[in-house]
Amino acid sequence: MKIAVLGGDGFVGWPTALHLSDAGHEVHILDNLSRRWIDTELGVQSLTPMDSIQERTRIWHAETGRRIHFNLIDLARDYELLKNWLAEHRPDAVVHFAEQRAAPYSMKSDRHKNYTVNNNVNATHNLLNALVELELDAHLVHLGTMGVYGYSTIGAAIPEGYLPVGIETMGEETVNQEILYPSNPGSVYHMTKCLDQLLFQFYAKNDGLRITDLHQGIVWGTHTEQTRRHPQLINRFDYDGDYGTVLNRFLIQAAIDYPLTVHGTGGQTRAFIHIQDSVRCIELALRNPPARGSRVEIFNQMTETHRIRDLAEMVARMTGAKIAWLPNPRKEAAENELVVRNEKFLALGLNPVRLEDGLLSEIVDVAKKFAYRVDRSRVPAVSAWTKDIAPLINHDPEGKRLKSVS
Ligand code: USQ
Repeated sequence: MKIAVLGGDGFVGWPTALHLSDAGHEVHILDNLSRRWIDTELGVQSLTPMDSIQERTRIWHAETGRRIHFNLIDLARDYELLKNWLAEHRPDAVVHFAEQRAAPYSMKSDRHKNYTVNNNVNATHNLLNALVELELDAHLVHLGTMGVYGYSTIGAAIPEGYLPVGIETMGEETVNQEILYPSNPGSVYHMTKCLDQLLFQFYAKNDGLRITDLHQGIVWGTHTEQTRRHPQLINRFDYDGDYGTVLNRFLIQAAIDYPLTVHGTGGQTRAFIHIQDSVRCIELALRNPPARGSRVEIFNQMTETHRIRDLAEMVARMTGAKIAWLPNPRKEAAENELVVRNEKFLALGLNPVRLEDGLLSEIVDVAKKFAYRVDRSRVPAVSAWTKDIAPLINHDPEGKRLKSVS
């Protein structure tokens, strides 16, 4: 297949581009390199040293003989460029990662909220609009999030996208139908993914676009089979309070002897997936497109659920790290249960990578190797969800004024 990977320079985009290229597909990355600009804005860098995208693709070619093409295009702002590129190349499939993906970044200020909404919603809409205009029947695979559902405590498992409901009619009969699971976003970033869902519903219904939306959990890990092949193919690895995700952060914190930053009681339960499974799922989704005219296909792209404090305790046991119980910068339920259905990927043959010591210590080893690149002052999460939470957050990077350290 000829596949366009939009956002192919990012944390999941890059290993996906490599994975698909390795599987024999013709891969074209479209990216505006915004993640690199945001690093500059925030004054942080990936824990792992990352080469330019051109250098990365050159190394991939030298290693494998396969070419990954790179195009500098801003989907949200350069509609004509995007449309011309699609018209010229007419890919069989488009994988869409090209969105600002960090919840804390999206909540930093009014400017960051505007940026996230403008960037994400325009990027998605420009893409859909161009596919229709060009009558291009490419299968669109979008990286959505588990966060569109909220993190339910209602006691029932979260279905894969659609909720069966019985509605009592005026004639007192019950009509059964499936509706999109009610959205319950917890940040401006997550809200943009809910808006994406509505755009997909409309364009699938109105124009028959073939769309798969992957509701992905929190990705952990750093290497995939392909990024391991050469030091310069290494994936980016975020540790800072905005872009670092929770389990990877705990492992890096353990590696640099920093207390593990648990928000609140750590009673939040979340869905997780290893990065290797993430790229496998994307390939499975690409191989199983919905038929033209059918509704948006939705998969829950997650393999396990865990409570944050259990993860912190596990990492502490494994490494001897201390745990810091911090005031929560986010507005979220202090404790929640989370049960998620994910049979669809399992039925397609996914054999999940489980959270087990081997892989966890490999990540600690990567973090130790590059520990000299960590700016400890960028470790705490300082982006507050509301103005009244802001004064409660302790900015001290070394834990001296932390609420308690056990
Ligand atoms: N948390 C801590 N300590 C930390 C960092 C986070 O306790 O140092 C807590 C947060 O308060 C939250 C949970 O861990 O309760 C998850 O936070 P996260 O930063 O790992 O994940 P999140 O903000 O939800 O976003 C990440 C990705 C996003 C993706 C989402 C999937 O950045 O792109 O969509 O995970 S999901 O969470 O399933 O919605």
